[in-house]
Amino acid sequence: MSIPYGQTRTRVAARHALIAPDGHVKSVVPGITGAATIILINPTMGARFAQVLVTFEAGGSAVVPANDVQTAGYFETGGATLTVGGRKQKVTAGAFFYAPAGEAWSITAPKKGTRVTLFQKKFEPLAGVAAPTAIIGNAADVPGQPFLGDPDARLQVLLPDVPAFDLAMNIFTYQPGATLPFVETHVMEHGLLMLAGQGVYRLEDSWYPVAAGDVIWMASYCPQWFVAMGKTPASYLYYKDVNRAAV
Ligand code: UGY
Ligand code: MN
Repeated sequence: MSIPYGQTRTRVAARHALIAPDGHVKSVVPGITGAATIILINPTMGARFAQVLVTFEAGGSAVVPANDVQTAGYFETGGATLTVGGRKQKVTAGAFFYAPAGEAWSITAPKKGTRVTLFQKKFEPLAGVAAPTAIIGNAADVPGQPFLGDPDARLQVLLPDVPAFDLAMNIFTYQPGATLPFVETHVMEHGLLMLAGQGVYRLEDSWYPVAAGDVIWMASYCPQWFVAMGKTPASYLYYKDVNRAAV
């Protein structure tokens, strides 16, 4: 569907943002070549993390040296060779990975059009708890659990739910008509990518029709609610900061 000249669904507010694909502009990011790289969310917006969409050309690569940033990544489409934590593996759509701070990682030999979402955040160590180690997995192997007892709203928790991790990466899938059970208001931030379907997202006091490809930033304490609409299930990938002290 073409967007009328001079218009967009994108809205950037103080405590939330909806970024529609029609407004994407590429950035050059060190280490990523042969790809369209879109920095969708980052600290300039007020966030404490970054969400980056990388769409690879054939022959592209992401070769990221070790630094104090950890990365959680999700392959939405395509496939590539992924090297993380000394493991080198061919991966396809649905694959995810976690690269701890202090470890280099790379994506090489991508199929043309491979889309990868990266969530990046400086790691906050927890005294007395060993830092997390590298992970490669596939969402197809992670069962979806009913969310607060609702079998029509299922949550796949991709990374281990243990105190060592200061971030989570989950996939939420709703049958048409299913909702978040209440309007959530919480200290955790979210970065979100609509993977499939459509629905309406409430962010603070605004309601937005959203569909696959849309990205949302929810700041700490942004009231949030979702209803899946349309005839097919809606699903989204999202980031959350977790497991650290209140002050
Ligand atoms: O994990 C969450 O906070 C999740 N229920 N939030 C959301 O989907 N907006
Ligand atoms: Mn939430």
